[in-house]
Amino acid sequence: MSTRQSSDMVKFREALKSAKNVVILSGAGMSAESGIPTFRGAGGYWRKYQSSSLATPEAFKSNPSLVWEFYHYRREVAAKAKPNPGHIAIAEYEKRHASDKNITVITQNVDGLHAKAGTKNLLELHGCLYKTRCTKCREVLDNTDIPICEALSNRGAPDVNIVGSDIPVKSLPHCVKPGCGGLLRPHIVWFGENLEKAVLDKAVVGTSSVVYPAAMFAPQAAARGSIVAEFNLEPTPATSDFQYYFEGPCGEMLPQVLAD
Ligand code: BJW
Ligand code: ZN
Repeated sequence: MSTRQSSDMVKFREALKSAKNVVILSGAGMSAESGIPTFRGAGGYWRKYQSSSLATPEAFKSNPSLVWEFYHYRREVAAKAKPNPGHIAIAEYEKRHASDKNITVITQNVDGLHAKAGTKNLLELHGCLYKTRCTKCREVLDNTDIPICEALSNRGAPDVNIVGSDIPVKSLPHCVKPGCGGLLRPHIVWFGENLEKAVLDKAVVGTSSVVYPAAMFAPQAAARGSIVAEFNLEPTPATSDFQYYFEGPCGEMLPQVLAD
């Protein structure tokens, strides 16, 4: 850890007060207190699969039924989840400073909880559980239907003893655009796929900083001289790059830091 690193909240709040441009980059830890499992903790499994082995274009190609069951389960869990005090502190901070700061929230999360909390200037870097993309015409549409198609009703249970998945491809969600009819997929950035470019400046909440390219945004901002604060339960590979590090649950830390 750098010798210049601080966890002085009063000092950080002063720096935040004078900041004109604030970027908040969040990861799975942001939603942990809302009951959404993180990726690299014990919760990163569904059935016997590590989430990262299903979040790939190859997995979808070889077994779209299994991948749709996984996402159906995740859509159900996230639909029931409520934003926690951390999400709410960010949304209220954005609202309070609408006229005196440029605030951008960049999230790696696909659960929609920042939007549910009321955050407006939001970039969902890895996509969203409630958007679909047609594999043929590429049209992206909002879709909050649960289940998203009849064949997925009562599917997706996370029980490790359930093996395989056998929904015929024709019964999975399909594009309704006249003349298309392509298979729909979740509008989510899977491993090996490209994501939108984003510029990052200020705060980092609840990400392990191991998944690229998001993992390099905050270290790059710090290297360019931006003040960067990290909020996490434990240090990450990027912690020593940052001027501030606050250890603790973000649902408790953010309401204090973003109080004014
Ligand atoms: C709390 C807390 C509380 C808990 N309060 N804190 C350069 C180097 C090496 C590899 C690569 C590289 N560039 C690209 C790669 C490959 C790959 C990658 O990064 N792999 C790494 C695993 C090494 N990246 C990609 O493939 C990306 N694409 C890309 O770069 O395209 C160009 C390319 C094309 C072709 C080939 C190669 C490159 C795309 C990555 C998209 C990742 N998408 C996922 C899946 C989404 C699907 C889904 O949700 O279903 O997004 S992966 C998964 O990880 C998910 C997350 O958004 C993302 C980040 O995870 P996050 O949010 O950091 O969560 P955790 O669980 O890791 O950490 C939680 C943290 O919270 C922990 O630190 C806890 O301590 C903390 N915490 N409770 C505060 N209450
Ligand atoms: Zn289509």
